[in-house]
Amino acid sequence: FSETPQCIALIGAPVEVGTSEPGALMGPAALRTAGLVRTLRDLGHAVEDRGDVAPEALPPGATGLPAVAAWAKALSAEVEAALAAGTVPLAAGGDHSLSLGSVDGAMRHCARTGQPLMVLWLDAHADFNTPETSPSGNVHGMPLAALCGEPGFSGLFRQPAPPPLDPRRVHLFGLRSVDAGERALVRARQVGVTDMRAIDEFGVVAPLRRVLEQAATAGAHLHVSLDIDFLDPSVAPAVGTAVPGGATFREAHLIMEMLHDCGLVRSLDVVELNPFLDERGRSARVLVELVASLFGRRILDRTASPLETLPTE
Ligand code: 6HN
Ligand code: MN
Ligand code: MN
Ligand code: MN
Repeated sequence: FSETPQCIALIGAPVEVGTSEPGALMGPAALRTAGLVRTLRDLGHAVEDRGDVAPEALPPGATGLPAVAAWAKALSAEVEAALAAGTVPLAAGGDHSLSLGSVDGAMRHCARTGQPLMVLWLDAHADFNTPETSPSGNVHGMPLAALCGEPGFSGLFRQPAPPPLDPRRVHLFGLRSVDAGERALVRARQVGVTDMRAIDEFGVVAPLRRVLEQAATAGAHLHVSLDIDFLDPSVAPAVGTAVPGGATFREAHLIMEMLHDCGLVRSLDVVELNPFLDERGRSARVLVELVASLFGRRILDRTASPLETLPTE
């Protein structure tokens, strides 16, 4: 994003049919309560809160893929419309299966504009299971496999479906928990990966710069999907699938600042916040802080891009 004000469309997606841990449906409400809209407006942006999406025909008690499909179709239409209107859609979840809808909406927009789509997936998990490889059967562990055209997901997307997402244009960042079946798929499909080992060795800056340079060179629409479990559970405890050894607040914050400065982010998901597991709203507030940094909040104005300058000795 540039320094100029953005039009942001907040789209609540209280989805929890993709997980077995109840509570994520309260995520959009918690993010609003933590001041998401006010914070973005204070930065000078125009924020339109479009309320929560509702799936059109969700049979009562529907679970698994059919239920996820209904949510995905509704959210996809909202995101596509927001992009067509020139706004930045911010999908607030809800479990990570909602990205089936938000990324599908971005894919449709990009298919129309001819812009390539790149996806930065900030997550402890790869979310690249198929119904066949999934150890849990939970759809929130599968959205990337479905978006990248793996088999086993028929009926999930609006028809006609756009061509699948190119897995080489997906980058997993913060990875530290991968199931055996998805491990093989991530490698075979050449998904981009910066795992926690790489972050321990190189920090977040060098690996992220590479991703952003790839996006800039391609002239890409960058979609960012922020799963709260990217953060260490000590920073953001409101998570159903906690994995130790995640990003610190400062690492996540720096990533958000770099994403702002690169000016390529066109759509965003904030997912997997489970307020039922939170400690006095702490995790929701951390997410609002991070979103604020992605939309341009900074400590002081900088005279040069941090991508170009290094501190001198
Ligand atoms: N998420 N890999 C595990 C599974 O059940 O497939 C966990 C997935 C977690 C998904 O955090 O978005
Ligand atoms: Mn556009
Ligand atoms: Mn996830
Ligand atoms: Mn995750």
